Amino acid sequence: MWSITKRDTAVRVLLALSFAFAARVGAQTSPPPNEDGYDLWLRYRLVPDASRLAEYRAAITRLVVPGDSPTLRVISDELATGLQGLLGRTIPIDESFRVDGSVIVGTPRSSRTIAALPLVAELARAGREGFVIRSVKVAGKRAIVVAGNTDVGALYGAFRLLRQLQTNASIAELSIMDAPRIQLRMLDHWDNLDRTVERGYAGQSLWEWKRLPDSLSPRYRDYARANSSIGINGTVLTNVNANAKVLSPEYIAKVAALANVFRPYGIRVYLTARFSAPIEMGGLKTADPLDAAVRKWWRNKADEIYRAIPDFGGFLVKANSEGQPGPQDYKRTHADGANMLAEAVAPHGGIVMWRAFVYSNEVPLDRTKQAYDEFKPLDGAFRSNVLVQVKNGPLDFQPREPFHPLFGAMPKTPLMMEFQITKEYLGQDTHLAYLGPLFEEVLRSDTWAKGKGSTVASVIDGSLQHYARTGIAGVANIGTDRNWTGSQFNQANWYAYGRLAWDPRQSSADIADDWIRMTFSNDSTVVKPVKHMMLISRDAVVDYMTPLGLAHIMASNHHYGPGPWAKLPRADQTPSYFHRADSIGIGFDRTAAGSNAVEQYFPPVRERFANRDSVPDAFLLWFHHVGWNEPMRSGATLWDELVRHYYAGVDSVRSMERTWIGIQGKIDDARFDEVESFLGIQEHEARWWRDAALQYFQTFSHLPIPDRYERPAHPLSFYLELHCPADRTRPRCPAVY
Ligand code: BDP
Repeated sequence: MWSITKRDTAVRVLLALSFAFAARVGAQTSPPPNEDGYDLWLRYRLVPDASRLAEYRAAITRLVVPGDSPTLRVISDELATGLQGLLGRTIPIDESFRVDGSVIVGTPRSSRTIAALPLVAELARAGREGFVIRSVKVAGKRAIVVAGNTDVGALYGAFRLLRQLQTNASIAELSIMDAPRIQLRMLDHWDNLDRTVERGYAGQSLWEWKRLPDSLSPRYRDYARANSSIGINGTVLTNVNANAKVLSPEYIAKVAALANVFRPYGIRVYLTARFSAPIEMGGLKTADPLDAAVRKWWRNKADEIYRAIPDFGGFLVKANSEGQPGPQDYKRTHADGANMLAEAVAPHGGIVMWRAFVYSNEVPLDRTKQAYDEFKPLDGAFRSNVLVQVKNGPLDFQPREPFHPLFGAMPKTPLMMEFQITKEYLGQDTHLAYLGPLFEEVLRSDTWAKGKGSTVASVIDGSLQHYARTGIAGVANIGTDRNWTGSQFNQANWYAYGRLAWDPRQSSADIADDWIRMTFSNDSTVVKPVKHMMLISRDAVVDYMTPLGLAHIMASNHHYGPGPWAKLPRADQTPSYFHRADSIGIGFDRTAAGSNAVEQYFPPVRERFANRDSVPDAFLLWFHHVGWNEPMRSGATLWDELVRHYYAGVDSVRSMERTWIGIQGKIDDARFDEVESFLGIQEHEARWWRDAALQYFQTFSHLPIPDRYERPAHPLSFYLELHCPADRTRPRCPAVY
């Protein structure tokens, strides 16, 4: 139990009572039945709006899914379950069109009706994974057709039709054509073979390695359904800090069993490849990528994997980064390493995703410059089945970073985006931070690689530099917790990632709207306030953790609470290396007078960041060392502005708490209570961040926190002495309460 101060308790109880009273008075009925979150956004509860329900019931009376294939079976199961739940009645599966209201699903090959409809042109545009949904007349009867060129395309269409009903949208005159803009839409698990999850905050790994391949958890199927419903088509099962054991025959059989479950849902499996596997597993003396025996070992290994898993996707590799082995151990380049693996999987149609997350503390350079310096010269040196996977920013998944300067800078090498869904640096399981706006901010950033409008999205979807292959990856936030993601709202980040991977030009606000409707309620008095909460949440976290372009000032090891004072053996992992606070000011000078990291951006982005007058406030201290008393755009000094942001972050959390209390009774109590208690944790920990960080920076600035602000709960010494539990997966710090 946490010890909450008396004052806090009193304030919170009063707040809760007043809002609960208001909510209860307003509520007509008792709250809906409790839910635990397992069903994610695929809850398929009865449509509550009577006129919509009548519309849906009239429009959908039969399900017609001709043909037989594992995916077509998945389609009819999903539609039968979904429609039964949403419409509150069984929809018979039929093959004829005697009555109005058939939903006809399939491809021109599986369905003669679909083949006969004039859909050719639209289907041509839909490509391999896209679909068309149309209200049509067949044999004089009204029908809805859901057509793809492949079974998987039709499956995506089926989920899209269900979403229409789940979000209370009309299905009267349906005319939807949609297709993914990115080919590889990956979910990367950082799961270890002992079922721990690196940076996982939602329990253990889903993969029950000891029971595989003989026993298959029903969760595998639900995992596949959820992913397929948002268009994810690839899963990397294992941690980038890889274990060679997963490449053993015993484990290949286990991986094959998972691949069999996922295949009907259009999801391929991929593995992380430990670069030194030929030594550790093959008994070779070297893992040198130019050594003939090493190359042969990988070719044989690939052949062996493909015998068990014919549609195996390929390898993801972290090499020469944070202690992982790699080609540089043999004085070879990243391209040498990637190409060796690419050559091994190429005959089978496989690919290699080679990570650009590299930095070394032996290089005295600004850490954020290293990936660019190392990879840009290799542009054009990679085989055609290699994609280079680049984190969204040049540091490491911080609450806010400018976009990675590699985007746009490697026109001859397909670059993939890597986002982190698991919120290692944004409050992990408990803090509510909707990442849609973070993803969107990066995707919409203009690199200027080919002039105005060269957005990051247009780089990774291949439209700017004509990449033949395109991809995006999200580091998963999923585990064995009943609600999958450790908190109800973390589900939204999995969801938003999938939707943006499908179409990186979508708006994160629209995606939040859909998610709330599918997850909680279509009631506008729920949708509107919850959406508002979600949309301010990421900025709230930035404000109370790392405002104005600060970064990497978290506690070491668990990365949860504040630790701007932390001392670490490696300079490039030490907070003071990043914040550079001193008696004059704070911030990392990355202009020409400093590390000159700005030069890695194309003009005019370079000039915009380099110039104090044009750099956005959000990135000020990322690019500049600014005097404590220097005036900001607002007219206030930097110190006052810093204080303002830290306090605003806490205020935003409080406003999120009030908003949430306002919807009490409109959603089920179980999920309501969980979110409410987590917001309580977030409010405490936002203050922990604010009070600890500001008082620490005060030791440099010697400036006061103006009187109008509430006083810090404890002196700095208290925070410096805090020892949070060592458990990396649940690093609560009870003492701060
Ligand atoms: C950092 C994580 C570390 C990962 C590393 C990576 O702290 O656990 O192994 O990224 O992406 O954010 O390789």
